[in-house]
Amino acid sequence: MKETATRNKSQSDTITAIATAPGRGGVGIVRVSGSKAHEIAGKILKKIPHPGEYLYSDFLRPDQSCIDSGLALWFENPQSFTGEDVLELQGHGGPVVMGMLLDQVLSHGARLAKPGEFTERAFLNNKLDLAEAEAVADLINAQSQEAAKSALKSLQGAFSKEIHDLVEQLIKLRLYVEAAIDFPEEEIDFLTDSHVLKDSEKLLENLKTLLSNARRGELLQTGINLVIAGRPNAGKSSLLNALSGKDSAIVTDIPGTTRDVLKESIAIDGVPLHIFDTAGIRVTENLIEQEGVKRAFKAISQADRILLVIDFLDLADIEKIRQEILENIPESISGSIPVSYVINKIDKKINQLQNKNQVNSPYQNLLMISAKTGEGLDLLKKHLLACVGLDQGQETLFSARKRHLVSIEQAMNYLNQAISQLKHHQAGELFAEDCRLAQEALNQITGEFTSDDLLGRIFSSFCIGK
Ligand SMILES: Nc1nc2c(ncn2[C@@H]2O[C@H](COP(=O)(O)OP(=O)(O)OP(=O)(O)O)[C@@H](O)[C@H]2O)c(=O)[nH]1
Ligand SMILES: [Mg+2]
Repeated sequence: MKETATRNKSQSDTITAIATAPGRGGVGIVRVSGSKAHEIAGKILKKIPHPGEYLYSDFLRPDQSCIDSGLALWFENPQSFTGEDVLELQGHGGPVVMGMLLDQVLSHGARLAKPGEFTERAFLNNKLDLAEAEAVADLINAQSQEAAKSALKSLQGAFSKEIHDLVEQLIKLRLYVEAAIDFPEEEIDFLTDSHVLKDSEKLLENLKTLLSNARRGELLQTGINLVIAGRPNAGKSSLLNALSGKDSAIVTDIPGTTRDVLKESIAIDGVPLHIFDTAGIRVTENLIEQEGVKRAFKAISQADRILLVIDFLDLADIEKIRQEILENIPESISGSIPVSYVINKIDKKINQLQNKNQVNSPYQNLLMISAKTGEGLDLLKKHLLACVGLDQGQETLFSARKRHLVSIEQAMNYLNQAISQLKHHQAGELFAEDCRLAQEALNQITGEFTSDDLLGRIFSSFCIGK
C-alpha cells in the first residue's frame, strides 16, 4: 500500500541551487544533487570527502584558480536528504562568490533546481512522505514559535503516523467484510457481528478528533483573518493600534478617517492573527469614502471572524448596527462568518454611568473594551483564542494544511456513507467500497495516491534550494 504510482521516478539530471537565503551572511551553501554530483565534486575539489564526512578544501575552476575555500560535504545515495548523491559546498556567504560557485557547478553539467525540487526528490525517493515534505516548507515559513514546533512534529512524522494508523484500521475493516463476502463458507457474518459497526463508529470518532487537531495545526500555520468593522468613529483603528501595539492607523475624531484596508499581523500565545482595519460603514456622498466602504465590505466578506466594533454610547443601537453591516454582505456568506461584538470606549461609560457592570444584551460573544485605556483587551485576546479552540494551553500535535482538512472531511463522508450502507441496507460490498474510498482520501495526505498536478502545485510553493 505504501508505494505509489508517482514515486520512484528516475531522476537522471543533476540539480543545483544556492541553499542559503539571498543576501550576505557568514556562510553560504551551494547544494548539488543527482548522478553527476560525484563527477562535479571531482572537478571542483582536489579530494572528495568520504561519504557522510567533510573536508576543508579550495573550490576550483578548471584552470585550478580558486573561487573560494570552505567545507565540502559528501553524501552518497541513498544516505542523503534527497536520496541521491549530494554535494554541499559551504563557502563565504556573499552573493558574488556564491554566484561564481553556482556558475561553476552549472558549467559542469548541473541545471538550476526549481523551487522545492530537492524536497520533491526526497519525496520521490521515499525519504519523506508528502505531509512531511510540506512540513519542511511550513517549518521554514513558520511565523511563530508554536507554528515552528508543530511543523517540526509533522516533519518528524507525527501527523503521518496518525494517518497510517487510521488507514490500517480502515484496511482491517475492509478485509474482514471482504473476506466474509468472498468466503461465505467461513461463516463470518459481519451483519450480526456488531464489532464491524462499532469499530467503524469508533474510527469515525477518531477521524473527528484528527480533524479538530489538524484544524488547529492549520490555523497555527496560516493564522486567522480578523476584520474589524463598524460605524465611523467607533474606534476601529484605535483597536488595531492597541492590539498590534503600533501606531499603524491614523486615528482622529473625524468620522470617515480610514479609507484603505490596513493589515497588521500579531501573535497571541504563538497563534498568528492577521487583523484588518476597515473604513467605517455609512452612506456617504464622498467618492473616496464610498470606495473605502466598498473595500470594507469586500474585506468583511473574506473574514474568518468579524470584530464588530460599537461605540459604547451606541449600545442601544446594536441591532441596527448589526443589520447595517452584517446584512449588507452577500447572503451566501453572511450567516457563516462568526462575529464578536466589541463594545468600545467603556472608559466613557465609567464617566457617564458610574456603573461598570450593567450590560444587558442578548448577543453572544459580546466584549467590553476600551481601546484608549487598554481595559478588556486581555479578555478580548483570550476570547479570540477560545474561538479557535486554542485557549486551554493545549499543545498542538502537528501542523496541517487546508488540503489535509479537505481529505479528512472526505474520508469522514465516505465512512459515514459506509456505516449507513451497513446499518440501513446490510450492503457489505458497498460498505467495503466506501471504506476503500475513505482510505484513498486519507492516502492523498501522505501522497500515496496523488496526482502529478497536485505535486507540482505543492512543491512549486517552496523556496529555491529547498
Ligand atoms: N474615550 C475613548 N475614545 C476612544 C476610544 N477608542 C477610540 N476613541 C476615540 O474615538 C475617535 C475615533 O477613533 P478611531 O479609532 O479613529 O475610530 P474609527 O472607527 O477607526 O473611525 P473611522 O476610521 O472614521 O471609521 C478618536 O478620537 C479616538 O481617540 C476609547 O476606547 N475611549
Ligand atoms: Mg479608522
